[in-house]
Parts: sequence; structure tokens; C-alpha cells
Amino acid sequence: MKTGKILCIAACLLISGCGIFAPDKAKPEAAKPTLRLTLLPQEPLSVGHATTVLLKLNDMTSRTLMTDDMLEVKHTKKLHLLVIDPSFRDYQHIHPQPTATPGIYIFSFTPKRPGGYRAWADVTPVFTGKQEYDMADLGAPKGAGVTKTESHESTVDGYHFTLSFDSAPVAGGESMGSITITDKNGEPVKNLEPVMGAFAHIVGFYDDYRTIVHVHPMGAEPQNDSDRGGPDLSFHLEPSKAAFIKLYAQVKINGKEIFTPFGVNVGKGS
Ligand SMILES: [Cu+2]
Repeated sequence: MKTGKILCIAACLLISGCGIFAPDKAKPEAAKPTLRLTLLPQEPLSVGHATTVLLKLNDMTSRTLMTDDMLEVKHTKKLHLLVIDPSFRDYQHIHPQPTATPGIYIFSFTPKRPGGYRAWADVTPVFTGKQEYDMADLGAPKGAGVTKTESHESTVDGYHFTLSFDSAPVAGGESMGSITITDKNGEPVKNLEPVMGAFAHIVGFYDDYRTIVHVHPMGAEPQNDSDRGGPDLSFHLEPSKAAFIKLYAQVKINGKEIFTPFGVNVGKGS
């Protein structure tokens, strides 16, 4: 409702720079990090093996440990952790849980690929009221980088996803993206279930392995678990620089979460 709308607008302004909502032409972007993320795996990462990881966030200035009450709820959670390997092939969206020790969170991580990962905590500290991404490594990410292949089609679990833009994404420009979903019979999928307060979470990783974007489809957000969305998901993309972006859309169909990958080359612009 009202809060959802404000959150959506805030996310839109901060990340994608949605022109419709922007009161002026200022370039909106995610806030500069104010927190330091620390990840403490309790044993070395190993492919296919669940490792317990402890997490904490400290204020960079005061070093104060951030406790649960110091973080705002965004899309039904206080702490979203976006994790990906250097080849951008294994993306995981995790929600660390608070432990009995205030400020210490815990989660289980099972890598599908060797060589370490990088993680971004997507949080909104109460004292800034601004969404920010705090980055830290999980293990030692190294190895081959990204294959920069443009890819606007993706099939996962029999569902076909097609990505298009109204104009080619360029640095400093603004493009309207659209993802259309059909089932194995070619029929439009209209039963997208809510995932964390949205019909889709679209997260893009730039090939600098530092910059990310997290946007949500435009239009009404789900208010109830019984609400359904699809087959089209429209979103704004306002790339901050020329780069290759690996874009993942996370949706939920028939109770199952699906992550669908795309590759987008962002041009230099004029
Ligand atoms: Cu999201």
C-alpha cells in the first residue's frame, strides 16, 4: 500500500533512476556505503557443501555493530545478501537471520562453483533511511571472469523468458526493459507469485565485479500472497557506465523460485 509504494519509488529513484518518479533530472544512484560488511565462513568453502557463515555490519565511522533494530525492512526483509561467483554463473539471494547475539547474523552457503564468491548486503540503515550495497568477499574469489555474451533469451524449468529494451542501454541513458514469460506451450505465464513483496527481483552485476543494480517491475506490487503477476515485467535501467551487465530475474511460479540469466552490453552513449 502506501509504504510499498514509497519503497518502490525509493528503490526506483536510488537504483534505476526511474524518470517517471524522478522530481528532477539529478542522476539517482544507490547511496554511498556507510557500513562495513564482514563475512566469516566457519570453514573453507567447498563445492556442494553447506558452510555456515556469520555476518556483521559495522558503521564505518563509529564502528558500532548494527543490530536488527537499526535496519529498515525492505521487501519484507531487513537484510538481503546477493552473492555471485566471478564468472557470474552462480547467483544466490540469501536472507541471513539474526542470532542470539545482537548484531551477529547467520546463514548457510553452498557454492556451486570453486574459487570463492563476492557478496553485497542490500540494506537500509534506519539512521540514513537510504538503501546501500555493502560489499565483501566470501572466500577468495578469483579465476576466469565473465563471458560477455549478449543474451536476451533464457529458458529455465520449461519457462521461456525474453528480454527487450525500448532503446539500447547506454551509459547515462535510460532504457525501459521488458521481460516476457511464456510456458512450454508458448502460452503467456500470468501466475507469477509474490517473492518478497514483488513479482520479480531483477539484479544486475556489472563486469567490474563491484557495481550492482537491484530493480523491481513497475506497476502494482503484490499486496497479498494470492495476488498474481505476469506475463510482462517492465523495469527501468539507467546504467551508470558502459559495461557488460549480467542480469538475473528472480520470479516464483507454482511455489518454485526461478532465477533466469540475461547478458546486456551497455554502450558508451553519446
Ligand atoms: Cu528485489
